[in-house]
Amino acid sequence: MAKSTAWPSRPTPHTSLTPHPDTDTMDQLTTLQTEAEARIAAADSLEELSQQEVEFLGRKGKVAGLMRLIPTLTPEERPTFGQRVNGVKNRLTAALEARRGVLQAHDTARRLREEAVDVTRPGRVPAVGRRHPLTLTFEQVADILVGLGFRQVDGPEVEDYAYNFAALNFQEEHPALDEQASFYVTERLLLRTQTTALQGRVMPALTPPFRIFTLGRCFRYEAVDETHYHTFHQVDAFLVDRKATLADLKGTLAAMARELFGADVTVRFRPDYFPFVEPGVEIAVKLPHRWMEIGGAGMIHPNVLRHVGIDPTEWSGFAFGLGLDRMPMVRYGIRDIRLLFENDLRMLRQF
Ligand code: FA5
Repeated sequence: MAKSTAWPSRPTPHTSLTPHPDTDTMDQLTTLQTEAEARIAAADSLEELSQQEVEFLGRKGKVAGLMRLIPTLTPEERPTFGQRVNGVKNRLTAALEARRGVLQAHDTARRLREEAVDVTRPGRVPAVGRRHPLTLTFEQVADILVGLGFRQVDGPEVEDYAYNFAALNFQEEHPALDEQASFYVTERLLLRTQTTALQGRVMPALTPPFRIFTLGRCFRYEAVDETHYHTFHQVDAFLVDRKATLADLKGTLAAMARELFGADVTVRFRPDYFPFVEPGVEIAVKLPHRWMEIGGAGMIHPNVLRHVGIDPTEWSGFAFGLGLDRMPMVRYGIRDIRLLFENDLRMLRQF
């Protein structure tokens, strides 16, 4: 008779079973059942329950261990014992299932509690960015010019002296060059000082009549103050047609100014000198206490047209270049140009 020490035997004598297998073995079975039922009932997680399932009912589990005792019993004892073991096995299986049901219900209830969404709580407002006042200005200016029939073309920020100055009728040693003090990258290349540089780049490939504009960053090596920065933005537009006149230029600029600054804006044109226009004007808009210069303009100089292969006796054109940074300054009363470039959110959030 095998004596197993794995199970503490309890003094619960069996009386009802005939024929009667070895009391010790039957004791082990009873002990196993009692212990297993208690532990299953006490399991408080599905994980623990799975471990118990393996421990008691698994292929190498304790019930299977008792089954292996069958060969040690007498042939008469075997059927009774076998039935008892099967009975225990069925009871434990049922107990496991019942406990699993309870724990699953707990689990579901807990998840429902934890993952509950209170739809009555106020929502979180996502932080939405805003467009920079300069971006807004670029878009508006581009919209106006497209509406007036101009086509947008981009040019490089690192520009050739030939386009930034020479093609625009600047004479070497002329004081006009000093006015656009430049950042040179090499002997020939510089950071463009004016978007007007695009004229010489694109006009040779164009057949008049045409209307072009460009918009972008410019750079000048000059003292920074409230209205001047080393980096700023310009829009340049130019038109070449059979009979373009200064009146067309003024009409175009006045229309733009009304769109940008309101119908009652006062625009001032005063004679000015730029080597690439003749005559040339300076454009200013009236602010409450002063005038603010926003750009220059004029009729394209015959030398510029000739340089790109356009006959100035047959064609004429106008051109204007406006500083874009000063526009939001005028519109929103921003007193210092540097505020536009500091990216201080307290400033930018106001737009
Ligand atoms: C020019 O740059 C000419 N290319 C404009 C032009 C185009 C004239 C076509 C005729 C025909 P000016 O140097 O004045 O001109 O500059 C034009 C505008 O750019 C100025 O009125 C100003 O609004 C802006 N600007 C110039 N320098 C700066 C700077 N350092 N900081 C901010 N804005 C500037």
